[in-house]
Amino acid sequence: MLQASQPLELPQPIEPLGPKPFELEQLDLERLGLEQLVFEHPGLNLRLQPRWLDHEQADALLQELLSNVAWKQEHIRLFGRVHPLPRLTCWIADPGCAYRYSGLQQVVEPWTPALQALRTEISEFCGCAFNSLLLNLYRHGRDAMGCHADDEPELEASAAIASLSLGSRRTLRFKPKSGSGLAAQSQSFALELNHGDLLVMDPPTQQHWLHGLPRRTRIESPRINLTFRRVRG
Ligand SMILES: O=C(O)CCC(=O)C(=O)O
Repeated sequence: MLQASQPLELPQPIEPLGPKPFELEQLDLERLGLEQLVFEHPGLNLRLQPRWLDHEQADALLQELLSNVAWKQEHIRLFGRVHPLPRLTCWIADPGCAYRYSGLQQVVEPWTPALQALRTEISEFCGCAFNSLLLNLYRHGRDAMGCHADDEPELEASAAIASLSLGSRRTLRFKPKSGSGLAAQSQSFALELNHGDLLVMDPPTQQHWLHGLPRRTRIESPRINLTFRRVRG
């Protein structure tokens, strides 16, 4: 696994969302001797650790999770009609960590040994004792997640959210919340998330910014995203 090195404070970390989103590959991190990117902007605090898992580790974890997680099809009620969420999910948490997500009370599964080990490593890496995990399975590019902030009252606002990506490369979009006072001065931007990348969203990001995963209709292969969270005890 990569070790955190000298964080890079990019002078212009935010790229406007234009026809071509910000792509990490444009920066040759290895040639620059960098292992972590830090994005700071008013109300936004992100750390991106490319290839936190190497290719082999990420492949093995992807296969394990595709086969062994109790994936569920959740539904959401919108304007009186029930719709399936465009992804499968699984919620894992310590006992007593109840959490509503997208207006849904989650059925909680226990930690598997592999996910417990991963939680320990990611908690150490982030300096945050995560007690819950939401897994999302995007079966193909038609699966997606709308723009939202992980700012529910059950979540500790002072804790980071750590997001590990596995499988097909997808775009994560960020935009300032409209009532945040940042909308006028901050532009939307996007990050490309690759197999094995770890994105840490530190406070106060969820208070001021929304994020979402748009559809990519040409993608046929799956992506799994794991978001480690800290629910109030
Ligand atoms: O799939 C992703 O990268 C985003 C997941 C997400 O936003 C969430 O679980 O709240």
